[in-house]
Amino acid sequence: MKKFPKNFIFSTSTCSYQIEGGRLLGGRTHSNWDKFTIDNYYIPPAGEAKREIASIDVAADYYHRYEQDAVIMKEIGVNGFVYNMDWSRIFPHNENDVNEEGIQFYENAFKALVENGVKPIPILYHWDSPLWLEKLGGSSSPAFVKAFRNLAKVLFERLGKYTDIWYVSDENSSYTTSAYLDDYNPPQKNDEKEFWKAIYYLSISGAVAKEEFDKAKQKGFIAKDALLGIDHDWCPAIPYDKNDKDDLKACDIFNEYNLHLYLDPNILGEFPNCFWEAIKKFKLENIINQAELKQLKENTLDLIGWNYYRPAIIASPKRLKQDIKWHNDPAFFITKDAWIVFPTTEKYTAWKWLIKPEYLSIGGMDLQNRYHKPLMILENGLGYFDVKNNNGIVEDNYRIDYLNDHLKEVQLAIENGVNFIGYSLWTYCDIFSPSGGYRKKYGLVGVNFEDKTLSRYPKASMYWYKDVINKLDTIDSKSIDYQKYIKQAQESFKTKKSLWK
Ligand code: BGP
Repeated sequence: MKKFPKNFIFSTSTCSYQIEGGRLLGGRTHSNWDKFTIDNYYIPPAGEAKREIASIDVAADYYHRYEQDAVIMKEIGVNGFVYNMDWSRIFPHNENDVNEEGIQFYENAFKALVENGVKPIPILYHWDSPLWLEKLGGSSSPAFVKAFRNLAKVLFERLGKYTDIWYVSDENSSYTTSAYLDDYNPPQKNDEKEFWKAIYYLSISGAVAKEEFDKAKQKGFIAKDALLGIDHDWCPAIPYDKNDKDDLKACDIFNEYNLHLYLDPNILGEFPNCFWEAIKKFKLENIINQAELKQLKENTLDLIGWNYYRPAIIASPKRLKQDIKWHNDPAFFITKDAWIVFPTTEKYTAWKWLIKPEYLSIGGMDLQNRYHKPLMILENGLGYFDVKNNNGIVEDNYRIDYLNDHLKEVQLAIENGVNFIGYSLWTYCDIFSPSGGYRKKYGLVGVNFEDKTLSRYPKASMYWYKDVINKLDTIDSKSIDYQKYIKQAQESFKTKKSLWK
């Protein structure tokens, strides 16, 4: 396969509430995830793939270690770092008064990245609203749009000089389904009306951010050719039986809700039918503002970030009545006209996530054919119970296989004409996971949470990524030299003490 282009972005991704810590420092006030992790604190028995809800007060302490982490990123050789800034640190009390100490922290963090050859790739919103905004109605209210405009304006003007790639939000889909349609994540609304309102105001917020982005360009705060995108976690639909017309129909229904609903508004400038059907069903016509729909149409975004972890095998409801043994219980996404099923014949992670790398290249082509926009993988990674070897590093060959197989699909997609500009894996170092706390590890770099030192240590996968970046090429799956990467990690851990404190 052809090598990656020289200007390809090799990056890692993370998010402030999961890595930053310093939650009570620097003039910051509490947010939804602070309240949620305090109110719902729960540590399951060790070793169980269960949901751990632990404190994020310190997390991986990026707040104090951002310079060390930037140097480790240079050691890996990445040229990008996807990061979401914390709203409550920038606007701790209301939508107008900026916390200078907060914005200065991000200036310092971005400076350290750039000094180490890493381009910061900011995401404006990643599931975490300040409590003062939640009291005003949060993401399912017009107050969100108004406050989001100020957040975007300040961040573009203060941090615009460090980068030319931005995203307005991360996974409005997982966020709204887990936090508004359900009570799994904060603000735990569990209310279908609030769910559809959140989709409306989050989409309008994306258009408002684009207006501020263009203004910031005119004022010279951001480069003229800079891009503003939206990050979405579409799961390409695979029919349970590709010859069955009901399963095929269910795939179309699934894609309407899991793809069109979350990308059409900010990329094509209009909501799909399923949105208007819901507005009618829940009598929400009163929230629709024609001027805002015009704003949406006139302020579409430039780029699609795609969080690819897995496709979805889709079946029509009739399958639920059939005597079929599944790996996990079937699940639905918003509508019960299409069901996500888990055949026992497929491969799954320890956390029951389907593993099918080949649908990354197939889905990439579908995204390009529908939206005709540049694409970037913004998350892809394997959550696992990592254990250190006797030399203090992790031999995560399983993660090397997973990442190498998925990155190979990006390479194949580019070969087939898909405009992928970059790949950002989840995640740089071990952090708090919304579904697994600190026991579900994704990082290339380990963090000593257990002894509370939070010191960093390498994993073999970190040196695999370094090798791929140097070669601008993935490794032939049949000849991956795991021992080489393990030795490099151990050698680095032994000799580069300043890196691994
Ligand atoms: C995505 C989120 C990330 C991250 C990731 C892994 O949905 O954008 O924030 O958490 O999933 O999920 P988890 O840690 O729950 O396995």
